[in-house]
Amino acid sequence: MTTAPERTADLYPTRGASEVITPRQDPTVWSAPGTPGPIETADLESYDRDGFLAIDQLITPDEVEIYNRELNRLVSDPLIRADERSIVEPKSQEIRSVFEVHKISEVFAGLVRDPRVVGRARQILGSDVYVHQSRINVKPGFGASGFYWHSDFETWHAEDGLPNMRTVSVSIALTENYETNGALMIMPGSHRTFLGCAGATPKDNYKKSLQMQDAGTPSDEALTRLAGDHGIRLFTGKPGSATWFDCNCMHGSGDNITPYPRSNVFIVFNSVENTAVEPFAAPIPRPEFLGARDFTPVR
Ligand code: 6CS
Ligand code: FE
Repeated sequence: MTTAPERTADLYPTRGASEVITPRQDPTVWSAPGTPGPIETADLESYDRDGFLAIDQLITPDEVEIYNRELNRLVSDPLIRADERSIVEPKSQEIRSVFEVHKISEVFAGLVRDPRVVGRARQILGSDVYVHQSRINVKPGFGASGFYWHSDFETWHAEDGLPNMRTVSVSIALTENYETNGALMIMPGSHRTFLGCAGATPKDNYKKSLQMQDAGTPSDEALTRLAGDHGIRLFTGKPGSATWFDCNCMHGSGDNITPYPRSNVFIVFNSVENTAVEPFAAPIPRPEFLGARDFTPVR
């Protein structure tokens, strides 16, 4: 494991004694206007404004079939279930997520390198990119639990040591995302406000936070204010649809009590100009399968 370089100034204080609001100090779209890439200018502008961009079909139904088959192969492999990179549902003990899928599976590694995927990440982040984290979220039916409101960047800054907001996630639907089966919700425009949460990071926090986040959870008052200012958008879509969203969007998703799994593959691209340093608000960095320390650009 490479040792993280010294920490830089902390632009986004969090996990202190009380909640603290800091306006965003980073661009959302880092490439210069007119930079060539797969995203149209108008779409890039709406990403800049809202903090997200929904795409009806990023990959084809035939391709979805390939990735779904791979997802099912992984979640039914006892070796994968026994791997620390697999997180199970607290109640059913079914697999909830498998992290570092781009390293475990050559099929998902191919998706990361796909120009429709990495090309969009480079265009948004204005540089070469590497994978900070990847996961498949299975979110099986009949009671899979959701993910409470949070900013990913708050965790990736506090616990993984990402200095600036130069990170983008893409969630690609591998099953239909209905209004009813725990689809992603984002507060449009919330990426422009950093909500520093109250409460220090417990040791080995990730062992709990990946099932039910505690440290880094906003207060009811802050969420009420943000929802009042920005509203809440629900992302439904067919298999193959995708949502690109900025690392600091306030987002979450509900439980899934329907019979229909809401499975997606989730890839986090970070700029090679924003590599992880020491955590800004945690005793030690999280394991590399959650926060990469290999900054090799995706080629
Ligand atoms: O802690 C993390 O890195 C993960 N947790 C959530 C709820 N979203 C982002 C990320 O996958
Ligand atoms: Fe998240």
